[in-house]
Amino acid sequence: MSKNQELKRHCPLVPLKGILVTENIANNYNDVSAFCPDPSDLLIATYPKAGTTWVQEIVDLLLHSGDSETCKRAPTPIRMPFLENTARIGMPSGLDLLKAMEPPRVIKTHLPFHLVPKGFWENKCKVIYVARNAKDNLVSYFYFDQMNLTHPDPGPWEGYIQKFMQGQLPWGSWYDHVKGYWQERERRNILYLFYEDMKENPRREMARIMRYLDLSLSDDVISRIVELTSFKTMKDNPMANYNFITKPIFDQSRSTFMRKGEVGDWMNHFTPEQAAEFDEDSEKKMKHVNIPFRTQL
Ligand code: PPS
Repeated sequence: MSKNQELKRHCPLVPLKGILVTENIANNYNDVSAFCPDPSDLLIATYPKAGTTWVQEIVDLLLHSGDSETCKRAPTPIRMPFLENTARIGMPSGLDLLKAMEPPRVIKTHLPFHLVPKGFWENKCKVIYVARNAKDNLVSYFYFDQMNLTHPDPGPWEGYIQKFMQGQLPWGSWYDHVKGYWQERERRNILYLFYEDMKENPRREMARIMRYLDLSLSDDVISRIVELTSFKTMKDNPMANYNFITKPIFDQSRSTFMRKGEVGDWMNHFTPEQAAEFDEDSEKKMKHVNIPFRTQL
């Protein structure tokens, strides 16, 4: 990478109502919070790297009865805009994309529960939340931050674990994020999914999403969607693998967006001491909730 590109990576995080985000996300937040969805819009909310793209693809296919050609009409963030994302080279902002689309729309966000525009709750929009166990989520984020040149450089692994535990990564604390939606899931009718459950039994989780969306598809169609949304198929799908985002935004020579797609990859990264310290800290932060995370299958 040239020196110029290294310099462009200077993208400090700034506070936004209790979390840290990049400057452009913070500057855009007033407009985002004023966004008024249609009651028919669907929100897919996640902490970054929890399986957002996977669930987006599943939802798009469910909504189009497994029609893979229709679901190749455009890359993921054009089909299902990223609410708080600002305009980048060759890529309009999430809000601009949404303005040009007719409801019902499928919208992605990484905002924690307390920062989701109130209109989603006032209009009783459906919301799917996907959570992934902290250690795998952290590993995935570590690689993503190596290749996402719009995020601060992740630095060495050991220090990155500390940043994750202290909520110093873009979109703030993983712990607060997963707890925020968990605590509201019943009151707000949020479908709360786990990445690990989807890996274990994608068909079962797809059926849950289908019922939540009031759809009824045949077993054959569901089987086709299971195949179309396997890690391997999505990795090879140019409309789902983010290959269209290149430098100076993503440098996929450092790590690919569709990296490994596994449960338990954390075991290849954490030393036993790091895992013990992480688990002890995690237990304290999660002690008042009982979210059934699994770190291996
Ligand atoms: S982002 O940038 O926050 O929207 O990223 P997100 O899509 O949430 O997470 C990316 C991780 O999800 C993995 N992924 C999948 N896993 C299993 N099956 C399928 N189909 C799939 N699609 C994406 C992707 O590989 C990232 O995880 P890691 O562990 O880094 O491979």
